[in-house]
Amino acid sequence: MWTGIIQHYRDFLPVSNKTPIVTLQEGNTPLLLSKSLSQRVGLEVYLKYEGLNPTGSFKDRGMTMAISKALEKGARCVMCASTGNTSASAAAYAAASGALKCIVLVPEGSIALGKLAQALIHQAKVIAIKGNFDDALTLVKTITQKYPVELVNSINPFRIEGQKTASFEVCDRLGDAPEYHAIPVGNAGNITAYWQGYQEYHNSGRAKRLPKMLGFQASGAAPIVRGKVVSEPETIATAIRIGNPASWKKALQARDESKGLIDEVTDQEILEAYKRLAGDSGVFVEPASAASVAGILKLHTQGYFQNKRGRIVCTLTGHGLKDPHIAVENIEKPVSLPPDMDVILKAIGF
Ligand code: AN7
Repeated sequence: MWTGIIQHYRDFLPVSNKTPIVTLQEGNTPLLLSKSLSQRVGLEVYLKYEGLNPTGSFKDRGMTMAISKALEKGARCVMCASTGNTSASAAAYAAASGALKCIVLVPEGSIALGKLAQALIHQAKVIAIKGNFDDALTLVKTITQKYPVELVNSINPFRIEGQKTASFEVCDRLGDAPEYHAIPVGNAGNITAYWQGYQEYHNSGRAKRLPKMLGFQASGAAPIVRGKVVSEPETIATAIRIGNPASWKKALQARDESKGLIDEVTDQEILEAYKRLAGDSGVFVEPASAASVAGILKLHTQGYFQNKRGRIVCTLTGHGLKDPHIAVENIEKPVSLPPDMDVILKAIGF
């Protein structure tokens, strides 16, 4: 039986018998071979569907660790800044702990409704600030230094420890690491975590290979690609609307040590990949998640994979139902007709 990432990978995690484990049985997510993407790119393309975690995103892997360690330490309250998914996950795991309060700061007007609903229904104290994610994170860092509140953003090292288990699952399923790993980049915690996970598995002898890490930012929020802070980040992919990533240096390290790259994809490329994933692969993700697929399609067009062999894993970070607005706005609206058999048959084309 699957009982969550801490139980399954505890030999690789900083936990002891004294750590009270707070889990919603996160992890063990599908790794899907996409026929249509494999055909298009010419290598085997796998989708690591992290939207199937308990709160609908990869954040749950990090949050089971961060919340368990906060509880072990005797904390009473946790806090984060968030573009949405971190707050949903923190709120749910704090609720599951039965002991921790949760406070979240979100940028007003630019988090997906599903994520806001999650944070609220799990009883977090939600404060919307008239600013962006970077402003929120700056506030949270200062507050958590001064007051008895545990920070659960990805600068909390336990978050990275939990999130690295996604790499372990990929290696366990494929029998080795893939040649390439594509991933969306926002605050850059996840690319850091995956690279750490792949290295640890490699060092322990459980994987022979190390993948090239391919990170993708949205063009309007691409500080790492540009090499400078973006003060007013803008993208349809609100989850990665971040102008000053906390793990910037570690993302560069992952890129350079793996001989990979960090590139940008436009909102249009993101939306095309988003629709393609749902339409051709049966996988509904939120826009930010489609950045990994948009990225490999861009690299394919540029000839990056030409004469290359092997496997590409794309992390799909969050579920499409988080942000149904974007889907409804980007597809043809359904026709509205009277309940008349002839009219309906004609509309179907029978
Ligand atoms: C769906 O929730 O930063 O590069 O505050 O929700 O590790 O930040 C979310 C990030 C990609 C980027 N895809 O991951 C937050 C937050 C989705 C996300 C990212 C996020 P990082």
